[in-house]
Amino acid sequence: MKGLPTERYPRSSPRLQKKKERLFLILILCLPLLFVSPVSPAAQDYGDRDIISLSGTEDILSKLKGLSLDFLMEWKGRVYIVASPTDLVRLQERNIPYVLESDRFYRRLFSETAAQTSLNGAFHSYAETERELMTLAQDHPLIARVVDLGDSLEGRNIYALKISRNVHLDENKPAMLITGCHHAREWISVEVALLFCRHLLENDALNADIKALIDSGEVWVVPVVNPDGLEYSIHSYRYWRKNRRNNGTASFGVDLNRNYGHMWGYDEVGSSSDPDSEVYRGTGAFSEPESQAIRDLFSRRDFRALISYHSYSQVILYPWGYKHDPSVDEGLLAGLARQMADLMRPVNGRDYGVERAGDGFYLTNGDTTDWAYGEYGVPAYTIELPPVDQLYGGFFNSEADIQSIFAENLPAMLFLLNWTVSDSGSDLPFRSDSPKTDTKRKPAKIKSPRR
Ligand code: 0X9
Ligand code: ZN
Repeated sequence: MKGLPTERYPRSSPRLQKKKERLFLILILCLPLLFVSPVSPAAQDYGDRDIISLSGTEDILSKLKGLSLDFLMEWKGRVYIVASPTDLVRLQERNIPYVLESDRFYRRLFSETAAQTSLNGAFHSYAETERELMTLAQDHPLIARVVDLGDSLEGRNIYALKISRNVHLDENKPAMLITGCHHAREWISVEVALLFCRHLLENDALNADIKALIDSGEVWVVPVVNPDGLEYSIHSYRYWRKNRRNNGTASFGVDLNRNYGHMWGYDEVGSSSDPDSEVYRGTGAFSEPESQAIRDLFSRRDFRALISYHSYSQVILYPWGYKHDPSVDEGLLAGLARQMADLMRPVNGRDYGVERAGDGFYLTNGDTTDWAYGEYGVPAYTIELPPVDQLYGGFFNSEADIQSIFAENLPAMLFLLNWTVSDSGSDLPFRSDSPKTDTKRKPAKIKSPRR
């Protein structure tokens, strides 16, 4: 399969199929609205059509000759086409990259879900994230410290905020990691991570439970794992997903959530060896500085839990992702996830699904959570933030929803942090059942710091 630029799910996934069916339904409803202008071919049946865009370069345009496509418009160097399923197959056969735009059109028609007033509105850019982290550390110098984990490909800093009592001492307390923005277009993941920092810091003096967590544990938050991608998504192309690696084949980007070193490249279903694919895994495990930064941080501290924030789907996912089978820690991983979902539901009434990633969702290999669980034996969760699907805005969260999405995630993060610093977090055995790691199985985690 050749990965399409906006694909979130492998084509074989039943979930993708369902989403595509829904999208078609939306299109059926929306297309008449798109073609109400006097110049539009109003009488045509667009029920099975997608709107796609192609780069308007000579090279691409010359490849389109003889395809008799239905051109919709040209805008900002891209050519927009109303494509039939047959057109899509022909484009794929000719290796012509295209972007599925239908949901963007949908969003414009029902734009009350996305209220951004500027390019990134209330969502943080790289520079705004940097400023926010510096401000938080300045305002709470004894319990917050900005740590530069290394440079992105384009030379931006990959920042972590460490939150802990005596933050400048290397006490190596039990730690939890929160990451955001592995995927550039998933802006809401940055906000949840940043608001968590603010919440902990501002409540240290007000709330005895939070104070106790800051006393006994370390929280590490990396709000933007993929700063180059985030900036590209803000300034060039909102749908950008990967980092900005120049793959040398006129294609850019490695999917950072396929670049981690546990079962990396296990098969062509859960990731792709094709640099054009949206799930391109890179040339080797940890080939990218952004995933290296997380790997190196993890190796230096006593991490006992991880939440990697993504969007969208409103679901909590746990390993394994690279295969359908459960891990030997299925009970623990699922149990903690269910408790998190139970704590989240009452906040706004939103139900987060709980699924084993490779079973209910779809297969991935080289993702962050398989790696953290597979190599370190710690509970590791991907939380796909709202909305539940494209009907409610997909990657385009409303600014007005930022606070409520954070608020419902807060109890889950606090719960896992409590678990991290508690006895249960300290004696989690390393029980990965993966063939690769069986040979280097580590002893059960102990209460004293490991490093
Ligand atoms: O595909 C991903 O990397 C994540 N979804 S997203 O839409 N945010 O790109 C999900 C990763 C979770 N792992 C598995 N589904 N196996
Ligand atoms: Zn993602």
